[in-house]
Amino acid sequence: MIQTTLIKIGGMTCMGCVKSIQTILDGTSGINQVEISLDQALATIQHDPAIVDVDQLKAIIEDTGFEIINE
Ligand SMILES: [Cu+2]
Repeated sequence: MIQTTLIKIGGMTCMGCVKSIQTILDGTSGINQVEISLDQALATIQHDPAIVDVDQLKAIIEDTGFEIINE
């Protein structure tokens, strides 16, 4: 079942940052759709949590060099 997860991301300064996160997530299996807003510092990710769960999404973003903002 597909789930939509919102993740706040710190450290994105330009569309290049957005593109690098987008590219990595797009290439990850279990992720159906990714939208990233630079203005809102927010990623909206549609994924199958049985394949890639929220903690794994956060780890992938951190490994790309950005930080997760927990609210
Ligand atoms: Cu950038």
